[in-house]
Amino acid sequence: MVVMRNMNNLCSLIERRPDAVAMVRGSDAYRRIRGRVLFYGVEDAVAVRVEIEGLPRGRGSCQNPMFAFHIHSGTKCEGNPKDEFADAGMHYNPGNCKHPYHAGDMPPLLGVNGNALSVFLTDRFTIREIIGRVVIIHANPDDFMTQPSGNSGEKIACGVIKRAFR
Ligand SMILES: [Cu+2]
Ligand SMILES: [Zn+2]
Repeated sequence: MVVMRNMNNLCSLIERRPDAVAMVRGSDAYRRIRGRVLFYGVEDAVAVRVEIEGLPRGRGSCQNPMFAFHIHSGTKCEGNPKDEFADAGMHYNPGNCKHPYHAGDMPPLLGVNGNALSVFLTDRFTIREIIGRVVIIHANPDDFMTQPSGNSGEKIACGVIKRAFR
């Protein structure tokens, strides 16, 4: 891991304006989903801050929802009647790695009464590389094993990553 002089200030760094933003919206079947994913360049890494609401809720104590979360290599949140976000394409994978070592593989989101909040650090990609690509939230957890995409199920929400000018 890179040495991060500002690690102690990570929480304050993600309070500044982000370098890139994806506004996320749900598919027709998941219209209530909305939120944003904020990307901050932090020395040799990227801090990611995810704020989503309107996610499907679990039905019991052993069904607390978890949603696979990736950057896909496509550039549009469009698709077809069978897969509304089919144009998102495959996981962003410039290094030709296996899942879950794709550059676009990120920690899944935990659903809490339809909300999800996540903050994490990654050095799998740079801000520049992901501009114009898309973030995808899936209906199922990521099993971190099945190829090529972790058996993550339906794409329920999508957002195009855009540069945020500071
Ligand atoms: Cu995905
Ligand atoms: Zn992957």
